[in-house]
Amino acid sequence: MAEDESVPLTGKLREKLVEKKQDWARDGRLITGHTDAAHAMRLPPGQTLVKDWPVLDLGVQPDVAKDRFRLRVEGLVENRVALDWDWFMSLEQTEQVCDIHCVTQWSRYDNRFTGVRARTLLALARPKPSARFVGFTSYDGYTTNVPLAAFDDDDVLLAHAWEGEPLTRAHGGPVRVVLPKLYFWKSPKWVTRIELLAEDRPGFWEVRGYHNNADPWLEERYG
Ligand SMILES: Nc1nc2c(c(=O)[nH]1)N[C@H]1C(S)=C(S)[C@@H](COP(=O)(O)O)O[C@H]1N2
Ligand SMILES: [Mo]
Repeated sequence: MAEDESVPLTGKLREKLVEKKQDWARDGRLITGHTDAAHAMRLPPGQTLVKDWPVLDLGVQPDVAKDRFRLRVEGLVENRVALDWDWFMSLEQTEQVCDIHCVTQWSRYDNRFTGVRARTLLALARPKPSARFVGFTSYDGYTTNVPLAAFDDDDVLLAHAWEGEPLTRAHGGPVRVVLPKLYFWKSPKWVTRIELLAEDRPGFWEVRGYHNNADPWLEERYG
């Protein structure tokens, strides 16, 4: 029987922002076609370094109480799991420092996240051989997608802390994905469902003109 999984939402969908970003994709905004030699080793092309950490979302921030939190790994897996908060926190914890790159042009270096490796979850759920893609769903209704090979990587975390403090709600707490090798829209905040899929399933921004792969080093902004 389906249980009620709704959580309180505050805010209003930022329709203007969604429209504007969709227009950028159509117009190819921020494509620079060159790399700045001074930062070529660390700053991807067309990006600007920031020191603060901007908040970017659709304007609706779910309030996910820990006792309602569920993280499901399902679809093409041998072992479907629905982790509650205590189970999630009992899994092996990792701390990791990474850079993040948002398609709206900001990058931020040296973000220290704590969480559970994607690989730990995959080892629990055991993807079937037919699983080749991952679809994420978040408590705000946001979706995004990556190849399984991108999720099944050393540096991918289900993060619940940043700089040693619980991840704030604004930045996706209680739990968000951190997938540092791709533009940050591929790192869903407030994640609740990870589905293993045979076919790719483009997410919120992917169907609005954003690139399916999203590699910042190849400047895969729109596609
Ligand atoms: N659930 C959810 N996750 C999301 C988004 C969103 O709107 N909802 N926005 C994405 C985008 S476009 C970016 S750049 C990053 C921003 O994360 P931050 O607000 O922690 O900087 O979250 C990504 N994950
Ligand atoms: Mo973004």
